[in-house]
Amino acid sequence: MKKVITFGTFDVFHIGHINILRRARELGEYLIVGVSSDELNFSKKQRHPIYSQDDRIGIISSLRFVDEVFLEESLELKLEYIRKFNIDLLVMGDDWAGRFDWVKSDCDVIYLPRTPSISTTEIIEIARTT
Ligand code: C2G
Repeated sequence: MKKVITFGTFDVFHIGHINILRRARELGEYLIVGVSSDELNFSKKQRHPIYSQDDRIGIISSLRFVDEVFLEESLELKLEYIRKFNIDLLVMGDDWAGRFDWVKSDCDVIYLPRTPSISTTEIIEIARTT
């Protein structure tokens, strides 16, 4: 069975998140998603997610093309997660292109094109100013 992994914050869940998760699942037979912890998100983006990590995990877990979900506590632990879950393929959006090539020792890596014209940051901005 081909196992795929992907990672993300998935805050203020939107169609871009759906698209990457669906395409990731189509590249294999079992999809595991690492949802970034609140703390990890703060260290990456200097702001707290709008949705708590428990709610973000709840949303991702309820998708029919997601088979398993866990909490991603550090960007540097990718290889440990990949080994632990016996992963064949890492899928990320192309905003991360090249950034995780160092796990190619243990699995394949694919960067998929992002869905244009939508992002959590933009949604927050629109909500704030309208
Ligand atoms: N994404 C997308 N199209 C968009 C917006 C997001 O394809 N319009 C993808 C991103 O490329 C990413 C995934 O959706 O692969 C999750 O996006 P974020 O929640 O922004 O994830 P991020 O905070 O970048 O966390 O270890 C890696 C990090 O945890 C990734």
